[in-house]
Formats: sequence, C-alpha cells, structure tokens
Amino acid sequence: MTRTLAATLLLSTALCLPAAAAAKPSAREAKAFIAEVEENYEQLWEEAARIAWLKATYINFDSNWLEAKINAELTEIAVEYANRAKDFDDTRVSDDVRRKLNILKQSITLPAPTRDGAASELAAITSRLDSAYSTGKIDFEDEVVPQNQTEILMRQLRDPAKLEEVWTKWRGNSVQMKQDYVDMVEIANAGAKELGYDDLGQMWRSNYDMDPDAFAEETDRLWGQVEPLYTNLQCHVKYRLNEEYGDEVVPLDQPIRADLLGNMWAQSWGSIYDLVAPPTGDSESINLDEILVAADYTPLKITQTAESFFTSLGFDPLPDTFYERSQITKPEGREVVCHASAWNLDNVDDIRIKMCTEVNADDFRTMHHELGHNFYQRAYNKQPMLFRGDPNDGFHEAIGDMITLSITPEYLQQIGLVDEVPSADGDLALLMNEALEGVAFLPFGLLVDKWRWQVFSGELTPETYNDGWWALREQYQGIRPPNERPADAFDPGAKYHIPGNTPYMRYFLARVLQYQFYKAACDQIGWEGPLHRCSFYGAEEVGEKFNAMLEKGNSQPWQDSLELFTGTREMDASALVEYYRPLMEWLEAENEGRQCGW
Ligand code: X8Z
Ligand code: ZN
Repeated sequence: MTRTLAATLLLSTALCLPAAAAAKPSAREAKAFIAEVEENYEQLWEEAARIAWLKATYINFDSNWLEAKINAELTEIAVEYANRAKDFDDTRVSDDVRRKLNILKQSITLPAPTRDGAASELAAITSRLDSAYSTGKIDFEDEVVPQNQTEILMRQLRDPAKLEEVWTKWRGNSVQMKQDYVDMVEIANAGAKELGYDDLGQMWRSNYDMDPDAFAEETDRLWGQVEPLYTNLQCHVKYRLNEEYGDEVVPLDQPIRADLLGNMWAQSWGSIYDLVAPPTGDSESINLDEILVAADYTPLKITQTAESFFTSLGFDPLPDTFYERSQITKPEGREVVCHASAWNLDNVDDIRIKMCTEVNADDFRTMHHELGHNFYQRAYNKQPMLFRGDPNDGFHEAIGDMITLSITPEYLQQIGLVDEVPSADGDLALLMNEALEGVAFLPFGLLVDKWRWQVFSGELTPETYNDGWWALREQYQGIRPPNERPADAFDPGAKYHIPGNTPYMRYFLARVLQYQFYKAACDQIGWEGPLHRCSFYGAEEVGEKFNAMLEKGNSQPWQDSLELFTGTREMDASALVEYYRPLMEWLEAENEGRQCGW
C-alpha cells in the first residue's frame, strides 16, 4: 500500500512540474495541493505511527527494518512537499493555506537531500541511533544494568566512586554512536540547504512564527531573566555538596562534578533534596517518594490519578483503548524504548503513553507531563491534518508541566495522599523541591540545542563535538565531568534526545510557559495568596479556557494562542521568578559571603 502511495505522489508531482514552470501557480492550485497533502498524510502518518509504536515497544531487527523503511518514505514525501510548497511563495493565498504551506516548508526535523538513496541512508542511521541508546547496558557490581536502571542508580547512589563508575560506563555506550551521528548531520544539513536554509539549526529556529535569529535572541533573553535564580541555586547546592563530600570531591572554586547531582545528566536534582534542604520550621516536609509507596500506589494508580486532574477540569476521561494499549510499565523479555513519550496513533483518539513507570515522585510528575500531551492531542483532533500540532513546540511540553505545579500539599490532601497540610514554615522546603526540577533544568534545557545549533552550523566539528559540549555544560550549568573525557567520547549521545533526534529547546520554552500558563490559571480562579500555593484542581472555568487554546492546535501563530489563555503575546519568565521569590530571598541570604559563580 505504501509503495503504491509513494508512486502516486511521485507521479502527480511529475505531472505538476511543467505547469509550475510555465506560470505562477494559482491560489486554486495551492488549495488543491494542500488537500492532496492532508489526505495522503492522514493515512501515511497513521501507518508510520503504528510502525513506530511497534518499534518503540518491541525493538528487534524487523521492527527496526520496518521503521527505517517507512521513515525513508515519509522523509522523501515530506521533502517533496516542502519543495512543492515553495512553488507557491509568490501566490496570493488565504492565511490558512499560507500557514499550511509554511508548515510544510519548516517542520521536517531531519530533511534528506533529494539525491537517490539519501532518505534511506538517513532513516537507517536514525533507527540505529535510537535503538543503540535504548538497548544500551552497563556492567555494574556483577550485574548487567539496562538503560532505565542506570538512571535509578544515579538517583540513589551516594558513593562518589560508584557514581563516577555508573556515569562513565553509561557514556561508554555512546562512543559507538559518533560516526553515525557525524554522517547523519552531514545528510540532514545537506537536506536543509537544499530547502534554502543556511543549515539545519536555522531550519529548526525558523519554526516559531518569528525570524530565526530573533528566536535565538529570544531564548537568550528568557535565560537572562532566570539566570540569577539559577546561579544562586547552583551556589547553595555546591556548598551543601561540599559539606557532604568534602573539598577534594567538591572544591568550592570549581564547577560541580556532574555525577553528584542525583541525575544521569545533571538536568534535574530532586534526588539530592535531602542534601540541600532548607529548614522546615515545625512542619514536616513532604516526601512524595515515600508517600506514594506508603499509600500503595501502583503505576496504574499514578496514571489514573494524573488523568483525574484533567477530568476535574472538565476534560473527558481517556478512552478505554488508552488503558488497553498503553505501555505503562516495562515489559519483560523484550527490548523497548523506556524514555517516556505520548502518542496519538490515528490522529484522532487512539492516544497512549509509553513509559517504564516506577512508583516515585519523578514518574508521578512525568505521568502528568505525558498525559498533558495526550489531552492536547485529543483537543486539536478536529483541526485539519496539518494543524494537528502545537503552534510552538514549547506548548506541547508545557501542558502537563503546568498541571504539576498544582500538585500542592492542599491538592495532595484533597486526594487523600497527605493528612496534614504543612504550615507556611514548610514553603521553603516545597519551593526547593520544585526548584531542583524547574530551576535546575533551565540551563540544560537551553544548552542542548545550543550545542546542536553549533554542530549544524559547523562551528563545532566532529573533533570538537565533545569539548564543545562540555564548554556549554560549564558555561551555563556550572558543572564539569568527573574525569578527563577520552578522545573518542561522545557524551551528548548519552542523552536520549541526541540519538533520538528530538529537538530540545522546546523543554526550555516549556519551563517558562509552564509558569505563565499556571499564573494565568491562578488569576482566573481569583487566587490571591502566594503563587506557589495555588492549585486549580477542579476549576472547570480554567479547563474551559485552557481547552479553547488547546483545540486551536497549530492553526494560528503561538502569539495568538498564548494571548487567548494568558492575555499576553510574549513568552516571559516573570511568573517563574515570582513563584520562586521566597526561595530566591532565602538563597541570597544563605549565599552571602560565599564564593558563587564558576
Ligand atoms: O523527554 C521528556 C519527556 C518526554 S517529551 C519525558 N522530557 C525531557 C527529558 O526527559 O529530558 C521532559 C523533561 C525534559
Ligand atoms: Zn514531553
């Protein structure tokens, strides 16, 4: 079927060419072209999604083969469509058609050049890279440890030598990815250039309803808003780690060793909360890890709890097929991609998650994140095919994260997970807990694509990939590797989104948007207390307004969608800064006289 479909597309393209060359194509032809694309994509995306699901939940030779084949076809068609869309650059068309033409030109994550075989080569490489990550394993203490368990070790271990061992061994797995990555960059860059971009980084940055250079400046502006908060948090954490591990492991005049922060990539630091906790006064601090276990939560119960937050806002419950078809826990006896993701298999309501859920606070949060994707996908499923998406990829990542900010002690009490709500004395503890996720993440969220932008532009070469990575890690995060990195190291490959080729600036944007959405929701319910205590659980009026934004999908510029829900047209981190103000004041006092910065 797919073969026939591809043949049809090529044939119709060939028939179009003489007309396009002879005269400027008409608005009517543009409309007909879009109708053809949307009809074809409706079938093709579903087929590709079902194959991708099969591969992600059952990695083997054949599923890799199928995935590479369909991805090659998809890339070829997408590039073909992008080129045909360019033919209408000078045609006067309606706003909707223009937006769809732009989507076709800008939204290919990895374009291939049109030369024979390029799309297949690219697809074979990307399938290999993705599988190499997910099936990676290390030997540790006489056991073979799979990828998702290495993450758990980094959360739980406290012995610096063991942490260094796990950290280093996991990075041994990505050495094999380097050549594939280099080849992939070359092919995809050539594809971007053929489509008229300087390089793939510029193509990625062009997808934000603004000039690509202005977008890069926008990310720096947002970082500038939050940098003082991050610098203060980093400083406090460095001093507490120094108290725990001593001067040799944590010298105060150096960036922090990356393996000591309770996370494989030092991107969120919630697991070392106990080491950095502020005083809680008389109130008991809330430890969600312990609470979930004590309350006999299961992965399924975590899923249902997250779902019920959304239904409390007036969203319809998830369909039965969600529970029948999702991968909620890691299956036995086969290889899967454990990195969490949310899917819509038929672009309508065959929505699912794929996770290897464990009962802990991290996965409780991730579950809300993933369901945010699913509820968003279902909200925009009545849009035309090309508008079924978000207008700015930070939106998709921010929906569930906005909900997680509503997981306040009052909310946990409402759902029976805690008996008593801590007094205001406990606020600093709560804010610190949240900051180890929401603030610690910010520079990481920013730098992953800063690195890729440098790779795609050629500013970094394969010889300097790794040093360039660590230069950014030091510059933005103030961290350093625990040992000298070998010449063949490819440390970026140890992070899923690099071999998985998922753009990452979206997560940085989401960390900003999440607080903007949250503050707007709190304003809508008339909340007057400190921002961090607001929960909009059960507020159907918020759900209604939120849904009005979500159901627009990608049919309008993100500025319009943002304005619809928040009343402002700019991304702005001041809600985040307001949320953490009490913590910032405390951190500044703590850090007085300390050697901050790096
Ligand atoms: O990849 C994810 C989600 C799936 S979209 C689990 N996140 C980023 C990561 O894990 O690195 C969520 C936070 C950032
Ligand atoms: Zn996500």
